[in-house]
Amino acid sequence: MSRFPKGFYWGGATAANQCEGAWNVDGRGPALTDVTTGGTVNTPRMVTYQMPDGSFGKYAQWGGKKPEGAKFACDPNELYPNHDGIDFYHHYKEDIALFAEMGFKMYRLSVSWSRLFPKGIEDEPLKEGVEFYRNVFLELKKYNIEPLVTISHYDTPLYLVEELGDWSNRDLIKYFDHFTDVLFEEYKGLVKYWLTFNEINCLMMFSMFMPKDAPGAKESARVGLQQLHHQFLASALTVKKAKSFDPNYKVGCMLAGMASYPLTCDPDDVILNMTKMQEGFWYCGDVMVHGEYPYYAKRMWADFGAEVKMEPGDEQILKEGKVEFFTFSYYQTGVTTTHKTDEEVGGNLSRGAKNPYLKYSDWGWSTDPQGLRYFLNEIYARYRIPLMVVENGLGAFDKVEEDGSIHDDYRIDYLRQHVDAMADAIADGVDLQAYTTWGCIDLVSAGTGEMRKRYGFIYVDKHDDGTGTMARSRKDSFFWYKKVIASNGDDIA
Ligand code: BGP
Repeated sequence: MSRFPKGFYWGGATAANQCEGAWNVDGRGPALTDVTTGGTVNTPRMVTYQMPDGSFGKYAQWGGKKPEGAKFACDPNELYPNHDGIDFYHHYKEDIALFAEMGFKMYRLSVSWSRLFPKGIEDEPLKEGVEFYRNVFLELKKYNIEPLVTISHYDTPLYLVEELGDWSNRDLIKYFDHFTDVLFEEYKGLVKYWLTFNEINCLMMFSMFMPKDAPGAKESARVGLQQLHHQFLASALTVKKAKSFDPNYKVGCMLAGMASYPLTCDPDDVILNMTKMQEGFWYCGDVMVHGEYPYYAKRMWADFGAEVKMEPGDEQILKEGKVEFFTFSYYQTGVTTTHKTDEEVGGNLSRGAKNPYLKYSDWGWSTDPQGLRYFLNEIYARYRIPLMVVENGLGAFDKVEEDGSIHDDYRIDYLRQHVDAMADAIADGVDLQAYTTWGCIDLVSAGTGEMRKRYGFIYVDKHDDGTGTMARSRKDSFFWYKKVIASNGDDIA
């Protein structure tokens, strides 16, 4: 008896803005990622702008803001890693052939909104954009690889962000609705699985990392909660209409799987951890799966001093747009405490206390495979709909040997433990249907903008200084994953 069900979707995942490149090709409009520089584990990515007098300035990606009168712009003296990505736009055939060689059953990718609608507000989509994704889907079909399409993955058209106020503006629902109409119409029969927003709970992520009394924390929560309300509506409307386009369409949600543990058994730690998990994770899942705001929402809003503006009919939309399956990313777990600790985790996207039982990566992310089994159980107990792990992996430095080989046993080791954890969760009774590892081909890191933080089975010769031939090559993990897939998860040696 295999540990994984027949038809389990093994595969990999990427996002348009991190791999496509071709940022201004064929009419594509910019996204915020196109005015964001590279960073490192200790130095933030910077967002650049131009002042009316022509001078350039920049602010840190998280927490910063551009000055009055400034416009987002590319500074000729800066490097923008997302501009070229790994040029998937021109390499997709080669890349998909490599995915097929590994035996992928599923490939999670995102569509770039501004490749279809450069500003996000146009009536008609760009033909080139529509055709590009059609060709990608056709290529996948050729190899029997099921696409899992993220509709919005961190790349709202810059125009919507800068001129219309981003998701704080309720009008974005209307533009998103039009965008998804076009997707649903164009890709009938080519796509079955859709996800509305990548890591939608990231809008509440600060609350996982920041104490409520940190400067700006409550204000950022208030903005995030309102933006979330608009995204929940946009997502629910997408779910609601999907089957009228194609009865085979299934729409799911996607959350950042930031599970956290209380550091001690002090009840204060346990309660703090409970509220953090509600604010940072369950809140979004509860709305999208149950179709209504959870029982603790009012307390949460009051804690942040937030007033979420709603219109008559909104509750009904949420009710009618419950997702059919639940997906999440899983890299690590965090730790919460009310006590002073000496050991803090410093890495990007992983602040908080250190877990003494876990090892940490070069980017400060913990490795916690058992946490995945635990979390899969927690999520399934709450929602009882099919689950997919749609991001997981180890961002690490890779060394290319003289003969071109790459011995990434650390990556194999990380993934192997997580495959085991999923098998255990399935044995527990969890309905898990897919596993798409993150960055199955090396790509630009979302958090740091680095290339050297690599996740792939496929190495891409592209470097942080912008150099590289973009040549693709197979790492040891490539052959390992191929074996895992061929044996449906039984042979992980
Ligand atoms: C998730 C994002 C991805 C991805 C991944 C790894 O949060 O959905 O876009 O990049 O994290 O993070 P990073 O690239 O910062 O290593």
